[in-house]
Amino acid sequence: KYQAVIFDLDGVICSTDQYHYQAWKAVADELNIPFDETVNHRLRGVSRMESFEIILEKYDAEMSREEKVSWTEKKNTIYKELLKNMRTADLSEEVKTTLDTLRAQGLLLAIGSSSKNAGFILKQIGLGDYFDAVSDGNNITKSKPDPEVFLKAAKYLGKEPKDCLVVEDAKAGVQAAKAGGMDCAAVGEAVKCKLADYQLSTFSQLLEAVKNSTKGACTK
Ligand code: G16
Ligand code: MG
Repeated sequence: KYQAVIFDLDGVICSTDQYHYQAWKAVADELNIPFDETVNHRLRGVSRMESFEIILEKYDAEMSREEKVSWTEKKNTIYKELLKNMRTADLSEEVKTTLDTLRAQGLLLAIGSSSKNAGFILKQIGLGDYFDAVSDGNNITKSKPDPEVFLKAAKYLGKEPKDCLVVEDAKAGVQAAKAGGMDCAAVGEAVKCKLADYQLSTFSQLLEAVKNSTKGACTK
């Protein structure tokens, strides 16, 4: 039986994908770098600087470290402005009810996100004080697929990795969970990742995974 569930934020609890896309697109356009949804897809769960390095694969010239920092700061300024559009309505009923049910069952709930904006996003969607612990891009030195963010979340909760279930939408996140010795439930895109212990087609199927702990695809 699991004692805690650690949730990735972007793509699991809420969707910020469009905002990341718009902000990176503005930067890429200014640098004349081709950027589309396919490239954007590769940025899921990856840190800000690593995301920029992926975008720069199609940039012909050299760029100094200082310039890279400045462009990523610019992206973040645009992104943060867009995040102000997020509302409590951006948290789905299904996600909220599932979280409340897990909590009522006595499980501890945490966030394990690569984002440095996790705190702000949680506040925007009305979950500012909801989680028992938040481990995010501000307290890690290595980003997913390194397990650090999830190991810290487990530590903050006072739980062993083996007693935690991670919920992820990105391959890098599934790899991070497994590398940390945790079970992982995949949603969305990540269900294709064989490494995951559960494949969820809806968020609420998480209740089934937690209850039965029978690994594999969860079906209604
Ligand atoms: C999220 C997103 C990534 C983003 C990263 C860093 O991770 O999925 O696309 O690059 O955070 O975000 P920021 O620039 O806000 O620090 P996660 O782990 O919540 O899916
Ligand atoms: Mg994610």
